[in-house]
Amino acid sequence: MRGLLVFTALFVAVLGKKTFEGHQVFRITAQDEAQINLLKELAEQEHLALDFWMGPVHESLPVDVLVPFNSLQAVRAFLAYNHIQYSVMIEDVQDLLDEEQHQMLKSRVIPRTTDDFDYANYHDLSAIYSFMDLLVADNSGLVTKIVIGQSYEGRPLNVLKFSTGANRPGIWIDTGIHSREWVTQASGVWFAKKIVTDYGQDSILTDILNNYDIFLEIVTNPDGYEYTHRSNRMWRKTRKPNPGSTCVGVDANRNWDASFGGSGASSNPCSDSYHGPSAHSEPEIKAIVDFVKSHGNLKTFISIHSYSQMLLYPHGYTHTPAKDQKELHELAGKAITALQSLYNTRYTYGSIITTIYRADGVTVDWTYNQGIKYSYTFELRDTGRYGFILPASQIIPTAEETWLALMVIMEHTKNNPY
Ligand code: BHK
Ligand code: ZN
Repeated sequence: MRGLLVFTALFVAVLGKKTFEGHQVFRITAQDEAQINLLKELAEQEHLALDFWMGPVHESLPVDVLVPFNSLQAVRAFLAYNHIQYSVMIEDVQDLLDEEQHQMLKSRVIPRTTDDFDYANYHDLSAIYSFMDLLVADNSGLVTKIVIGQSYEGRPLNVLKFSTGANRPGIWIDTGIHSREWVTQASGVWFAKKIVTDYGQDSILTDILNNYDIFLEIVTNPDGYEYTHRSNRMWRKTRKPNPGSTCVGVDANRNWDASFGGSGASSNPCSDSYHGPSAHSEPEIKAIVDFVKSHGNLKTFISIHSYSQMLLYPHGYTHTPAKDQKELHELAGKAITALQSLYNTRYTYGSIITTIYRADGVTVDWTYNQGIKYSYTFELRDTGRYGFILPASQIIPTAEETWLALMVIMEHTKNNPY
C-alpha cells in the first residue's frame, strides 16, 4: 500500500498530471444508518483510493464519491451486495477535465487591463496574481495589495484591501481555502472587479465602502491551487509534508483553534479532513489568524467554499446554538432569498452541524469565537451534477448571484454596528 502511494506520488512528480480516464463519480443514496456505516467502512478501504466529495455522514445527504477506474468493479459489487442505491453522476471525469482545459486554452491572451480579463474562465495562479496587480494599478485610490504571509512553498499570501479612509472596521472574504473548489477563486476575481466597478455607482456598496474596509483573499491556498493545475485537479489540502507519513497536506478547514482535533476531523494524515499536527500549524492559516488579531476590528468574516449550495453559520463542533443564532439565521434567510432572485438557485441554510455535518477546527467557528459576529461560510454551486468541475460557463452566474447575498450581509453589517 505504502509502495503504491510512493509510486503514485513519484509518477505524478516525474511524468506530470494525474489523469482520470474512466474514473466516475457516483451519487449514493443511503436509506438508513446501517448503510451509512457500510459506506464508512468502504471509505476506509485505502486500496480503493476513493475520493469522497461529499459524506458519508447521515441519510439525509447524498454521498458523492469519485471512484478510480480500477476500483469500479469492487465498488459496484459492494453497493449491489448491500442493496445500496446509486446513480452515476459523472461518466468519465477525464472528459470533463479535458473540456475544462479546452476552455482554458481559449483565453490564453494576456490581459492588459482588468477590462480585458476573461472572467468567464478559470485561470492559473500567475494569471490571478497578475490580475490583482492590474486591479491595483488601475484603481490605486481604492485598492491595495497586502501580503499577509507566505505559503509553505514560499508563495505570497496576497489580500486585496478595498479602502476609502483610515481606521475603518473591516469585512473579510476568502475564497479557495480548498484548492479544488475552482469556482470560488474565479468568483473572488469577479467580486474584486465588481467592487471597483460599483464603488461610486451603486449607492449601497458606496455607503458600505465609505464606512468599512473590505479584505479579499482570492487564493487562500496558493500551493494547493498550483497543484490542482499542474499535478492533481482534485487536490483539497495544503501542500506541507507530514513527518512520518507519505501523505501530504492538511485540511485548512480543520486546522483552526476551535475544538481543534475533535471528532469532526481526522487524525490520519492521509485523510482529506486531516486536522494537522496542531492548531494553526499551516502557514496559510497562521497568516490569517495573525491578520485577524492584529486588525482587531473585523465585523464580518465570510469564507467561501463549493459545492452544495448552502449558507452556514457557527457552530460546526457543537449543537449548542451560537448566542447570535436568531440574527444569523434570519440574515442568512434574507441573503439566500436575494441570491435566489437572480437565477432561481436554491440554497439551504442553518448552522454547520445541523445543515451539513459535524466539523471541528473550522474557520468560522474560530472567527466567531474571536468575537466576529457575522461569521459565515458559503458552499457555492452546484448540488453535485458537476461538483468541483463546474463548467466555466457557470462562473459569472455563480459570482453574480453570490454577490447579491454578500451585499445583504455587508449591508446588514453596516446597519447594525456592534
Ligand atoms: C464548510 C464550513 C464549515 C464546516 C464544514 C464545511 C463543509 C466543507 C468541509 O470543510 O468539509 C465541505 C467542503 O469542503 C466542500 O466545500
Ligand atoms: Zn471546501
